[in-house]
Amino acid sequence: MKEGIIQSICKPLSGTIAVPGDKSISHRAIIFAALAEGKTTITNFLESEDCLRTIAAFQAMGVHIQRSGTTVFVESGGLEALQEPETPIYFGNSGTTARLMIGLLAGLPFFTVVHGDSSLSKRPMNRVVEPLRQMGANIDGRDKGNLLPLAIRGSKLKAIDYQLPVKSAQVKSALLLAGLISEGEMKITEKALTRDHTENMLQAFGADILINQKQITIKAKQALQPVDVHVPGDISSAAFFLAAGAVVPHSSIVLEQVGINFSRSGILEVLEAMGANVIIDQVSEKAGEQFGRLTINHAALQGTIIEGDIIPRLIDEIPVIALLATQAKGETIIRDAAELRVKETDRIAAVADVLTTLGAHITTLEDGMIIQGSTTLHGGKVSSYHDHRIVMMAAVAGLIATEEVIIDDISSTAISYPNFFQDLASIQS
Ligand code: SPQ
Repeated sequence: MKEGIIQSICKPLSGTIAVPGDKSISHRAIIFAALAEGKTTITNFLESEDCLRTIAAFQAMGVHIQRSGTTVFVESGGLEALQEPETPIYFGNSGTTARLMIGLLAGLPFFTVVHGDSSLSKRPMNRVVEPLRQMGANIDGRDKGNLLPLAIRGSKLKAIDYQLPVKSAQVKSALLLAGLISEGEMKITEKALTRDHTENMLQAFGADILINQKQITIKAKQALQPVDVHVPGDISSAAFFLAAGAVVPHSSIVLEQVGINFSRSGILEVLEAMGANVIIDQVSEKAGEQFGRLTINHAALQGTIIEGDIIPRLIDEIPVIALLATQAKGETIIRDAAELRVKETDRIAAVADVLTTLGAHITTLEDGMIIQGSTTLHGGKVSSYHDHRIVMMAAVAGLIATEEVIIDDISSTAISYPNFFQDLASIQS
C-alpha cells in the first residue's frame, strides 16, 4: 500500500508530455511477434505490470524476449515452436492478457493452467470460454470455467460464425487468435465497433483478414511475417491530462504522439461536445494506427449525453469523463456502459463513491450514471479500489479540490502508467 496525497493546484498546468506506449497495442505487439517466425523489434513498448505479464507468458512458452527500456526484441520460432509451460501462467491484474491468451492457448497442442490476482479472478471469462467451447476447446475452471484459474487442454479447433453478444475487443481478439489456428474460415460479427488493434496488427503481420463493416473473416493456419512495431502513446493515459488541462483554469498541455485510432478516440468527441478546447495536429499513420499531437487548453464545460455506439470507443475513459462532468454546467448522462461493472473493479460504483466523497452529485444507473454539475469538489480520503484508472481520476480531482485528496493506495498506476505521478508533477512547476 502506498498512500498518495494530492494538493490542490493554485497555478495553471503547462508543459509537454509524451505519455507512455498504448497498453492494448503493446500486448498485441508481443503476441503477434511471438506468433511470427523470426525477429521483431517493438519500440515505445509500455513497460507496465500488465504488459510484462504478456511477455512472461510467452517466455514461459519458450519465446526469446529481451528488453532495453521501452524497446523490446522478440525472437520466435513461430507458432509451431511454442512449448508447453512447466508451471501455471500468472496473468496478474491483466484482463487483456487473460482473454487473448485463453483464445490462443485453447488451440495449441499442450496443457496450460492460467491464473490471476484477486481482481482478475472475479472477472468473467465465459465470454471467451463459451464461444471457444463451440469451436471445440477443452477448458475447465471455477464456476464451470467462467472464473480463473482455468485449465486449458489445447485441442484442434473448428472455425465458427460468431455474433459477439458483448461489445468487447478482448473477446473479438481472443476469437481472432483462435481463428488463426483453427480449421476453416472464422467469421466474427460485432454489434458496434470496438478497438481494432488486433485487426490492424494481423494485417501488418501479413495475415489474410477481410473486414466488411462489422464482420471480420479470418482464414486459418496462416504463417505471420515479423514486422517492427512502433507503439503510439496511450490515449487512455493521455485522457487524464486532457481532463486536467480542461478543468484547471488557464492551463495548456501538449501531448505528443498519442494514438488517435477512431475506435479509441471517443473521448475527443466528448470533449468537443462539452465545449473543451482541444487541438489535434501533426497527424500521421503507421501500420493502420493513427498518431497525433493533442493540445488541451482550459475552457468552460457543459454537460452532455454519452450513450450507444460511442461507449466502446471510450470505455476506459469513463471514470475521468465523470470527473469532467462534475465541472461541467448542467447534467451529464452516461448510459449503455454496464461493461464498467466487470472491469478491474465495478467502475460505476467506484467512480460514484470516490467523486461523491469529494462532494459531487451522482446518481448511479445499472448501466451508467447521471452527474449534476458544476460542483466545487472538497478534499477527503478516498479508496483506490486497487484500480489504476480510479487512482488517476482521483489524482486529477485532487488538483481542483479545495483541500487535499488522500488516495489510500496509488500503487496500481503500475498497471498502465508507472510514471504517472512524475509526469503530473512535471506540468505543475
Ligand atoms: O486489460 P484490462 O484489465 O481489461 O484493462 C482495461 C483497462 O482499463 O485498462 C479494462 F479494465 O482495458 C481493456 C478495455 O476495457 C483493454 C481492452 C483491450 O486491450 O482489448 C479492451 C477493453 O476491454 P473489453 O472487455 O471491452 O474488451
